[in-house]
Amino acid sequence: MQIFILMLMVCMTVSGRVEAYELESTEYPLKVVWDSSFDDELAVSVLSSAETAWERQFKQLGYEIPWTSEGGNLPYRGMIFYLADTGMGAGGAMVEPVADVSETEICDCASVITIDNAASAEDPLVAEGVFHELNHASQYAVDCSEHPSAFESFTIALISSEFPESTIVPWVISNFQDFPEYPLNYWTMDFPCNGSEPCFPYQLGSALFPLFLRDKFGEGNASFLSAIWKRFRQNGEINMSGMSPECSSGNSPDYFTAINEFLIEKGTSFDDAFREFSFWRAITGEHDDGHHFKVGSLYASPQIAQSVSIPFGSPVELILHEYSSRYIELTDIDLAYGTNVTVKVDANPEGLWSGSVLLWKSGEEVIVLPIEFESNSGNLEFSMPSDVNRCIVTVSYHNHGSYNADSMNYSRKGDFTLSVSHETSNPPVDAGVDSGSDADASEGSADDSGCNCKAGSSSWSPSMFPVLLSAMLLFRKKYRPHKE
Ligand SMILES: [Ca+2]
Ligand SMILES: [Ca+2]
Repeated sequence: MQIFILMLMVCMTVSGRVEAYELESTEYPLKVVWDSSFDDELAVSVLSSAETAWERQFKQLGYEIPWTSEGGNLPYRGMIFYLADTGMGAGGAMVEPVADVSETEICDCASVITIDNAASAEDPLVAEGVFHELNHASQYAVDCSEHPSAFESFTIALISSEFPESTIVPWVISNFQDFPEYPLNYWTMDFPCNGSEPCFPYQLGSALFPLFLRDKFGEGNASFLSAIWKRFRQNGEINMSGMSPECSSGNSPDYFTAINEFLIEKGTSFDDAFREFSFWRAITGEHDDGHHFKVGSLYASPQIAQSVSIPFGSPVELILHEYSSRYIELTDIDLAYGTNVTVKVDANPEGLWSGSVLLWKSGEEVIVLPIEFESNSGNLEFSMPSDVNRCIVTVSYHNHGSYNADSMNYSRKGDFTLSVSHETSNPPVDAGVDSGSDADASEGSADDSGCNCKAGSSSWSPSMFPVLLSAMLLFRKKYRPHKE
């Protein structure tokens, strides 16, 4: 870590009372402001972390340099960090948009960052919090009005590679993977987590999607994330008078649309990518094969909705939201070795659906067999290899015909019936579904029969919470997601 020469300035009032301390970087336009000598060491730590983050994000990875502003003055490129009581405790950090940047034609905004002064200078969450919030400030310098899930998911995707020891990353991805039947862009303020439905970490854990994009289309490089974010921008002016920034021209493109435009240039599309993402996210944790996510073994596996045993006599009925997936594990598959297996999906409503059958063999890349859909009816026939040791069926509901991610309308759901059969002349008498149904997505994934999720993965860890609060204050009142 490069430590630059720091300059300490003490501002005095006429009466001689200390009003504020300021510490400025001589290398970058960074400043820390605080009001108690008790926080001197923390200020040095914050500035040092900020210099390191600046070097990495803006000089090496190509992120947009943020704007900041002080006392209503014109925004300038840089950042001001305040040390104060955020109400979150040690590790707490937040970024606040403070002004439109009128000299540019895009909907960008200036911001300031507050680091909770309850932290000690040595707390590793200080460096992570500074890096995290500075990335949000950079995002604001491109699009101050993007979907809230985009901010958090793209920042956590960056944090995952920059802070490989972070305890926050596996925790939030675990919550995302616990609820695959919820929309990719689902946003909730619920906290603490109750384990039966998504909670605040969910949208941070949806970082798994930008991580998929990074690894599939960006050769695993973090600079890919900054390049993608720049495509989210639109022209207009930011109105700061409401509870959160709004762009005069609306948020168009929203991040789903901008990612789709990028993928079309790559010869694919958002929906093709989502279909692939849906099976990538199952090839994780202990089931990682080393051929999909760059570090897939570090990510929790998705909740298994139901386990079904040979000969798959009873159909499975499940419900899920738009842009979500269900995972069904087929067990006792050795009974189907060498036979033809038929997978059928009858789904409602008509719309865009996709699915896959995944076959694991020891030490080999997972075999992915697409379930071909015609409207809402899917079908696949295949011969079960004799050395398969794990079989997962994925079914994804994309949308009912169209989707506006920015509307945050989570009310629409789909349902499907999955039937699996195979050729056999002597079906076992005790065959059939071996676990209870989890047929209502609105009730969450309470059925953990056959679940390969991490036990207790949704439990609240107090030490993780504060730094996660980064953007929630900004979006608390603007967004009122529809949900049933
Ligand atoms: Ca502007
Ligand atoms: Ca946008």
